[in-house]
This record gives sequence, structure tokens and C-alpha cells, in this order.
Amino acid sequence: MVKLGLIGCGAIAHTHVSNLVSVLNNGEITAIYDINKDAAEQINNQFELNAKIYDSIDEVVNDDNVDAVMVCSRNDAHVDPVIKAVEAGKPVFVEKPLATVASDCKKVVDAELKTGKRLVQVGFMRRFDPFYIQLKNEIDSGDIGKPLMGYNRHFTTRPATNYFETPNMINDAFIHEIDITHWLFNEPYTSVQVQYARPNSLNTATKLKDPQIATLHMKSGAIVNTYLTQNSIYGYDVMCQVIGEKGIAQLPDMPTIEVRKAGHISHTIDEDWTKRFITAYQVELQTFINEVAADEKLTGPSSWDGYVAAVTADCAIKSQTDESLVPIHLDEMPELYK
Ligand code: ISE
Repeated sequence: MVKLGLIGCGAIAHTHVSNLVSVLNNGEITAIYDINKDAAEQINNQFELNAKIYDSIDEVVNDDNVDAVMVCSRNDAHVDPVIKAVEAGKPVFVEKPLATVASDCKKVVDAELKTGKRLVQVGFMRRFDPFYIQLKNEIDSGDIGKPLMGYNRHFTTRPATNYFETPNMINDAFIHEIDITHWLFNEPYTSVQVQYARPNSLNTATKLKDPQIATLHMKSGAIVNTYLTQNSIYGYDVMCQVIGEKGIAQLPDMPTIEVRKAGHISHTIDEDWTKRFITAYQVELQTFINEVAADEKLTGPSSWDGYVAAVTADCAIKSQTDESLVPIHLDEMPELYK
């Protein structure tokens, strides 16, 4: 049994813990910390975890009854616990983004490189989604020819948090497409541009410009557009279409059953993103637990992937200021991540 220390007890922690206690094997929460102790107690009671509730991150990380750490705190509070876990030599699963700025991600990469071992898995769960995996296999098979361009839709029903601001569209939402697109296309980005479309009058987040369109340019000349909103109102809707030289591959429009009734054909569209990606959340965490249990090299998205995404996100946030095309420069990938 892999004993896990949980840091941060918000919505995504509930998703992971619910999966842990009901579907996953070989993992249990033994220690918890949240800046708000009531939240730690609430999750402990709700899922009958019987975990020890601590007053600090250090106590969780250094508890002998903790084999690995799960960081589910606010996006801007990931780095400290991740580095502490790495320095204690403990594997750590951290929710996306690894950090909200690339310089913080670099600190994690450097701390991990010092240990000479991969200890970090970042929660880019889309890489574990069965449909994204099929899409990648199709592209990698070469059957649609070289990928030339693409389109993503990333529509969230309503803002993920009540403090959602314009840059969060990038480092909280678009970060998923940043990670998945270069993984699908097998090549690095050269530049990114963010533009604003007509403002949605139904957007209630006063510090959020919504909707946005982000364009990623790749080394080969391939271009991928992503339409982003946190106010789709009608439901959570994710699409990815890749256009190749000989054909097109795309995610199913709605991965739910089709119903024909009363003169209509319909699909249910969930409001909640965790339902669309529930399998992906389960497989990513089970993969982490299995690899930790077997003391194997972690194979999920690495801190380097988190860093690459954050470098790109930094450039996209820069573009948000004047909608210009911002060049992206990446360092050489260290051996540990190859
Ligand atoms: C949220 O934080 C997530 O991570 C979801 O996967 C994403 O689709 C949503 O837009 C984000 O706000």
C-alpha cells in the first residue's frame, strides 16, 4: 500500500480522493495538510480516511508514514511543497500547472536534477484520456500524413474559481492544450499569440477577458488554434482536431450516448469537467501509485513537461498585453527527461 500525504483539500483533491477510495488500488491517504484546517478535517471525515491532520507542509512531507506526496493546493502554492517533497526524496504527484511561472518550474527541475531521479509527475491528465491516446496513435501511425494544422475548443461552463482573471485562462485552462498539442504533434513551439474576440456580456468575472483565441506556431510551420472560454454556459466542451496531409483525426464530438427522441437527436453535455476526464484522472493517479509501489522510474508528465508548458504560458500571458506574436525559446532537455 502506497501511503500518500495530501496537501490542499479543494475540489480537485476531492476528485482524486474519491477515486482513491472507490476505484483505485494500492493507495491510501495517511496525512493531510490544508492552510484551512477545517477543509482538511472535512475531507478526512467525508471519505473516512483516518489520516493524521498536520499544521504544516514539512510535517506531512517528513512523516515516516508518508511514502509519496500529492499536491492539490492553489495553482500558485504548488512549488513549495513539491520542492520539499523532492528534497526529502519522496515522489510527488502535483496538479497542473506545476507552477504559474516558468522560473518556479525551473526551481523544481533543478531540485529534481540534483537527486538524479525522476520524482515528479504533473497532473496533465489529458495524456491519459483514452480518446487523446487514440488520437496520438492515429497521428503517430502516419496514416493522416504529416500534421499541418489543428483546432482545439476548450469551453468551461463557468469560471473555475471566483478569483479567475485574464492570465488564468492561460495558466489554468490553456495550459492543457499547451501540454497536449506538442505531445500530439511531436515538435516544439516557436511562438504563441493570444487575441480577444467580442466580449461575452454574460461573463461575471470582472477581471477576466473572455473569450480568447490562442495560436501556437510550431517548428515545422504547423499552426494550432485554441478557442477558449470560461463562460460557455451550455456545458463543458473539449474538442481537438488535427488536420494532416492526407486526412483528419479528431476527438469524438461528444463522448456520450446519442438519444433520438421527440423529433430530436441529442447528447448530454456535462457541466463539470471532471466527468469528461474521469477515466484520465483515475489512470494518471493509478499509474503514479503503481510506479511508486514498484520503485520504477516515473513515466507520466514530468517536471520538464511542466516547465515547457510554463515557458509557453509565460509567453502567451505576455501576448495578452498587446495581442502580439511572442517567440518561445526553450533550453535543451536534460538527459533525465529523455
Ligand atoms: C480547470 O482548472 C481545469 O483544470 C480543467 O481541466 C479545465 O478544463 C478548466 O478550464 C480549468 O479551469
